[in-house]
Amino acid sequence: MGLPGEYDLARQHVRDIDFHLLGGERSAYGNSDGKIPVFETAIRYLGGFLSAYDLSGDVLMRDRAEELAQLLMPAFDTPTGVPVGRIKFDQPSYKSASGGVILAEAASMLLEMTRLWQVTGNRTYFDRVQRTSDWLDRNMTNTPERLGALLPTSIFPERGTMYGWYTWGGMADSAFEYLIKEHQLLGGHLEQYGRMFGDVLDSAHRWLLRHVGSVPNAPLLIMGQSNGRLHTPKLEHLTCFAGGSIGLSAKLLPGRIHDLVHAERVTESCWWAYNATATGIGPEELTFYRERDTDRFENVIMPDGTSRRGNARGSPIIGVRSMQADYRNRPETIESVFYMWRITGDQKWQERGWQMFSSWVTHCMTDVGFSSIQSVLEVPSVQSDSMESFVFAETFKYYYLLFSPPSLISLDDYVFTTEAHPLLTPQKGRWARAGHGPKKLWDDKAPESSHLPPPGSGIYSGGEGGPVGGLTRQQKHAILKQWNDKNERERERQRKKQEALEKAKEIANKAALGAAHDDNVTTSNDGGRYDGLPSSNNFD
Ligand code: DMJ
Repeated sequence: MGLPGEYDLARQHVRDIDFHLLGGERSAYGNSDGKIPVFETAIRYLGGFLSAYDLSGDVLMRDRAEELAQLLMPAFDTPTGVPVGRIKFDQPSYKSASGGVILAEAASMLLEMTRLWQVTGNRTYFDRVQRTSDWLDRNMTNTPERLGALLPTSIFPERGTMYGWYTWGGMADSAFEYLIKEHQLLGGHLEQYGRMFGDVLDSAHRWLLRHVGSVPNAPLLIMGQSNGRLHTPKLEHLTCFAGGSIGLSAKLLPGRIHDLVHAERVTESCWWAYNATATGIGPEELTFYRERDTDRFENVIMPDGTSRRGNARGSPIIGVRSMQADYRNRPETIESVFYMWRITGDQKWQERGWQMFSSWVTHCMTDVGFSSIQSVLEVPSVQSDSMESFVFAETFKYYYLLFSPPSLISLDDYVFTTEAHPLLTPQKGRWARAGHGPKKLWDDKAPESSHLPPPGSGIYSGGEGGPVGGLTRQQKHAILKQWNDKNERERERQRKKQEALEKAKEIANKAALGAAHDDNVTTSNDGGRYDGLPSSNNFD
């Protein structure tokens, strides 16, 4: 976008991040147990650093990526090699977080760790994720209780067992997305990833992809979900990345070009969900009536007492059984629209994207960012004062690239991580050299000082290394201490509140028992008051 000043500003921040402080008492998720979500940290931070390195050649980004990866590695030390979902940076052992892990969390560090190997030469990073992939590959068995190569949503890394439902949506999504993208990042050198993706896609065709015939004049094709026995025609916004990944595989894998038509239809169905609401924005999820559902039509009782089939049900759209109507600025639909445009070159995808963008700006834009909205069915929209980091990483990026020349971050040169961070793919049979993409985006030969805001500009220039100011390590620790003290006071307040509640319950129980006893034995004459029972029930 030609914003080198902004890059330099962000660079100061990257230089100054203290990962151990991020792993302190307060995580981004508001937990106070000090555990880091391994997958979120990898796709957002690690992927972000590596992509910045690939685009710029700025070694600071590579070094910070490697430092962070070292902290995440203990998560993989389980007996199966499948990582745990959360770890403590200050207790480097997967045992600090045993238990289940979500499939998407376990399987979606593949691209980040592979690219880290390619740019550092340290094969350990790749070996860790490859071990996970091998375990998953062995578990893609067509046993009677499984749906072909589809994997259920949860894993116990220590026991090596899996359970849950089958979906391409939340909890599974990027595990499947990464198979085809790893194929691309490895330049097809391992047959394994193309084969795994092909098998998963074939199984999805059989068990998850369904035509929806209950919406008049809208022949939809959706990636639903199954509990192993029953298919639910649910369209999650989170599954809408599927069109892009299927389209990519149609282009990359031999003999799969026929999938492109499915990719287009799946994407079109997600776009339909935008086009069908009052705001022009797609909801978080919607579930359709099946054509064969007996309650799909109203039941009209006739004057003679007989009944006949009435109008088709659906609210607010005929054929839709239920809807979770909020919108969280998610990127998946525009992501697939972007892939369809780049793959087919058909301008209708840009037109649809523009329509989506206009609706997004109209209903979600605020003076300070883009807010989630409570219902895509309500105009004017009710905003929720919340904006996730993927809005910058993904949603804006896909919209921007949809209207940029296709040579900008070409899909021939880059593969996008699940957080839309572009990584360079192999060129001429060799791993790509960071900073050597087709376009020069940053001057890595310029002296370090040229990347700092000019002294006296008043712009934050970063931590102790910066010439203007910023926070020193001591100051950061002081802030963390304040946070921890505040958390401690809050915990103490909660503990006291709980104690009071329990005490009150105990007293009330005793009183009830006493009353029962009095009813049976003698008559109480104290007006219903018992010793020790507070006169008010406000224990807050
Ligand atoms: C993103 O953080 C990633 O794409 C993730 O894989 C799932 N979806 C969210 C945004 O909706």
